[in-house]
Amino acid sequence: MSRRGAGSFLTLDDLAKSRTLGSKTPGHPEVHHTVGVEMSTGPLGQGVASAVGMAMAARHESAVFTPGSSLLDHTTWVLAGDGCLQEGVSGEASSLAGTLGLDNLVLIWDDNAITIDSGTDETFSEDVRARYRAYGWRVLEIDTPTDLDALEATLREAAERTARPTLLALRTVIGAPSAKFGGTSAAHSGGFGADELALVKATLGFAPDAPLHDHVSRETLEHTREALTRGDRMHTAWEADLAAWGTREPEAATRWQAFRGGEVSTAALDTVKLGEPGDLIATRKTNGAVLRAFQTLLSGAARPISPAPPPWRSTATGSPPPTRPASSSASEFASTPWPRSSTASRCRAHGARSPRPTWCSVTTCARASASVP
Ligand SMILES: Cc1ncc(C[n+]2csc(CCOP(=O)(O)OP(=O)(O)O)c2C)c(N)n1
Ligand SMILES: [Mg+2]
Repeated sequence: MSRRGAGSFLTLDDLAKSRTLGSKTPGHPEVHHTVGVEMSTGPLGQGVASAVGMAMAARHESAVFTPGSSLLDHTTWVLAGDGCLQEGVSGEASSLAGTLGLDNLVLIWDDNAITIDSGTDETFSEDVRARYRAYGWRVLEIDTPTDLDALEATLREAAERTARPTLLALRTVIGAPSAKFGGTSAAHSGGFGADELALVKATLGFAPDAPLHDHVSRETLEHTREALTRGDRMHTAWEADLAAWGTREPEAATRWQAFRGGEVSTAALDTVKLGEPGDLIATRKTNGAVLRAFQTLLSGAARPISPAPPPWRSTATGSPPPTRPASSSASEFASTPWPRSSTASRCRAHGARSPRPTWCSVTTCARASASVP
């Protein structure tokens, strides 16, 4: 786990090499290439889908290893453009996030009404806010991103847990304050050219030929370095909490370490029964048996998270058809944070009523319970 975020390992010189071959700041960040980058990006929309997966994983991890505690709890923040929200994959994942009530997920949408080829009026005129509300998300707005106090206040509001994921629509102007490129698709990539760059620098109060280093004031530098120090302090405090948890709950902590380290026992796979040649079995069902084994294997749970599926047998042999597992116990449910039914309106683990099928971890359950009038 990297101690600091991606940006803190990069220098101004790395920034100056942005979008050049071999640099640490390629146009599409690559995992294992730049320290702190945890996934490769490039295909529009995949980042949103990956972020939903990260938020689900965080919720799962928290529910399985530290139920009722905020030790492993954290918020996943996503920066997405119009192009990301145009893609079907982001819509599908966002729909799931709404269904699961992932309130540990904040998607900041760079609502600049421009894509690489044109204004969004030509290609993307839908009401994104209404769509996300329909998914079950909360929608927040920032109309003036240059108002830093308002920006901070809204970001803090976005981080509040409300039983829903949050879409934060941030109205921006691409390429500002360039008179030539600002607000146009030409600002998407390719650079402004030396003449326009000099004009932009002058507009921002710098000498037209000022090198990049001169653009960062001492005050900005100190403020940024203080953020690093603050982050280190917070991380050290968290590590102390983690160590205290390890002393209190050594079994769970050891299991968590193995889970984080990718150490998994493949024993569950040996129990998968796929039937015999000639059996009449739908691949949907055999695939289901394999996936269930993987679910146990990858969940980090202390024991199988659902009763072993009955051996799949051909109904032609007279054996009964496969049945659903019996309803789960509370602890099993906490280890299996997937809604069991699309119509569920009650947390089966704790009986809390919920306005929609709830992401069933112990932590959200408490929130769902609190939200019931
Ligand atoms: C799936 C996919 N299709 C097409 C592209 C090519 N592409 C790169 S950026 C972009 C438009 C991005 O627009 P937006 O997200 O609004 O970014 P902005 O121009 O506002 O910075 C396109 C179509 C891509 N990266 N991925
Ligand atoms: Mg855009």
